[in-house]
Amino acid sequence: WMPFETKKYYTNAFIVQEGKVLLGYKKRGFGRHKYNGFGGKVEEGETYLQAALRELEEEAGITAPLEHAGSLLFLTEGIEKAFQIEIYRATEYSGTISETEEMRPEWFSLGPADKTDIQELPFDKMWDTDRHWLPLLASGQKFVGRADFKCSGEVFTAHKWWYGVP
Ligand code: 6OG
Repeated sequence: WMPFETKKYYTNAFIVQEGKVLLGYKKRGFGRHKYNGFGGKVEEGETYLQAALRELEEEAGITAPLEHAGSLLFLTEGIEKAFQIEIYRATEYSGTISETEEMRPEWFSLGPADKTDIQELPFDKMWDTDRHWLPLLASGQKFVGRADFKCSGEVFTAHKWWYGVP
């Protein structure tokens, strides 16, 4: 158990289509040089969904009928701020996927890599916790998860748990 005083609210959105998932390579800011869904901070007066749609448009140039897919809570030892991230997904989108100053969008294969020209998921360049819930996201199974991070030097380790919810 770790106490936290305040929460910060974030969104993350993924397009899942034809056995592929759209990820963005983050070029700057928090989590740079990692692949992630498209998302960011929920601003004052916005709902989670509004924030998720805004960030998807800002970072990938598209809009999509996003549906809520899961909820994550991250705590870090010594930091009194908890991160709550609401995850969204869609199986279609409109607009033209475009690279932005912040993100470079790329499709990755969710299935066996043999049948496509698309790369497999870049787990070595993603947040370490993503591998636990991405299969749930891909299959459309809703999920919740929590990770308690310990930070020593540059290395984050985590106790984590996740499960699908009906
Ligand atoms: P900006 O700073 O760009 O928003 N984020 C995480 N995503 C994953 N998968 N795992 C984490 O921790 C994360 N911590 C933060 C939320 C930051 C973006 O990074 C996401 C936002 O989409 C293990 O505004």
